[in-house]
Amino acid sequence: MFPREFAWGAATAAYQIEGGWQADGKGPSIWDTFCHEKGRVFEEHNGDVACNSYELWEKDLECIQQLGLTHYRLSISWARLLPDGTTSHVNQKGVQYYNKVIDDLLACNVSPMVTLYHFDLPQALQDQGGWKSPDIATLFDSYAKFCFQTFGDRVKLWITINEPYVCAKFGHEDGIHAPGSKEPGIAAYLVGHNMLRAHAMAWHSYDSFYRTKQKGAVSLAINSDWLEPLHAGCTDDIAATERSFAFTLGWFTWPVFVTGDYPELMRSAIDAQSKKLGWSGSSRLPSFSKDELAILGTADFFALNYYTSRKVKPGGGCGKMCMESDRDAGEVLDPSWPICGVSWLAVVPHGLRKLLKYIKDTFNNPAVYITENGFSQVGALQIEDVQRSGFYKDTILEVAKAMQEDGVNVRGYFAWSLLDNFEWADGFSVRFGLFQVDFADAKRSRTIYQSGRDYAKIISKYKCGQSE
Ligand code: GBH
Repeated sequence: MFPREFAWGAATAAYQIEGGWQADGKGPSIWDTFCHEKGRVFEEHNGDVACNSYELWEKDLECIQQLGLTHYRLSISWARLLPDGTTSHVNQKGVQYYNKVIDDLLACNVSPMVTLYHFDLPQALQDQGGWKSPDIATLFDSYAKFCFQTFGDRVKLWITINEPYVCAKFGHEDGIHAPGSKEPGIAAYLVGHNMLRAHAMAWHSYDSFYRTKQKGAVSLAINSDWLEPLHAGCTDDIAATERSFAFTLGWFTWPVFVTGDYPELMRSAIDAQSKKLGWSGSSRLPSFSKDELAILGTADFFALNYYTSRKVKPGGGCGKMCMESDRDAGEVLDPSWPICGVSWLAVVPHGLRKLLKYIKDTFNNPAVYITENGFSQVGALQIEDVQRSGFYKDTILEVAKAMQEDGVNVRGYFAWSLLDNFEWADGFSVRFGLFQVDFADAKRSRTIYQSGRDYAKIISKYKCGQSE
């Protein structure tokens, strides 16, 4: 059912697992700052130690081997490598750490997929305006070039930015992620814009200076739910679904994969709302300047983070200026979809198949990596996590159907996550791991869940390109 070269992976992110927040010359990131402020994160949890992967990397490697993964997706902590965010000072201990991780993986026949940015901006750059400042694109590009130069001889799959949607909206509209700013209807569009510019610059750098020699591939990871109209035949619901897609998936994919610019539907909705509210400034959704490097075509594959699905109808605005009002689309759950751990995660494996087909049709049949997909547990933790096992089995079956029946070019699947870890605003209360981590134990001992065992079985069954 799966080709021999299919990537079977699991994913993590630096801030969620590493700890060592001040170790060996690492600079602070916006998540260090955010967590150390009162009232930001569930029970004031923070990632100071997390899974302590900075010290316990070899334990993670054992987990990776126990699962039989062919690929491991990790992220680099920008501030561990470049404490003030710039290449004027390189932290050699940070370089050593990631060199060891990459070398150990390759020695075990596991290919790394490396994300450059998974929510953790160096605080020093936040102090200069962060993602709202246009200068961030050049700074990101320098950091990216440093990583390509240093690790690109061995890393062949790169993700520049993970989920620009979440960074922009959660970090700058809702303020529930770092840096915690709330400027509804304005800042998120600017941040998203600078993230796209940063991504495109880094892709062009790779293309011009590294691709010929290193022969790797670069993309950005897009999070998207599968969306469908609340009532299948209802015109208003269909239009709301299209708007909702435009404001989430479309926001970051139209520029890169389709037109080089934002979805027309998104711009017209924002401009209409601005007019209605008597906004006198320029368009809240910036434009790409002609002098800049092209945004279109700056992805070598499609990287998708899929978790859940929604039904859509019009409405759901905030009554004033905000993204929700611009989008004018409310998202609801179908009562037949089970909710597992967290309230947002309705279990809809078949939504992934539909989304994959939509991606094939909309973006001209790109190579797709599912760079995240997972299921959380809350509260009392059972090693026998049968529900999660079922979730992975069902989801992987849907991926197989997408490939075989719909002809989607899926190249790999990464479970989120290798380990229970720091789940952002939910702290350690929400657990996505294939391995349980005992956060009360100084050794942060890792124990495989039943779902981990079952995922390992699936991998070993398909790894050799055999079908049953
Ligand atoms: C991923 O984002 C992240 O890349 C990863 O770091 C994280 O650990 C993982 O998800 C699990 O959450 O406003 O409370 O209804 C997934 C995309 C989009 C998931 C927004 C949560 C709504 C949360 N996210 N979504 S809520």
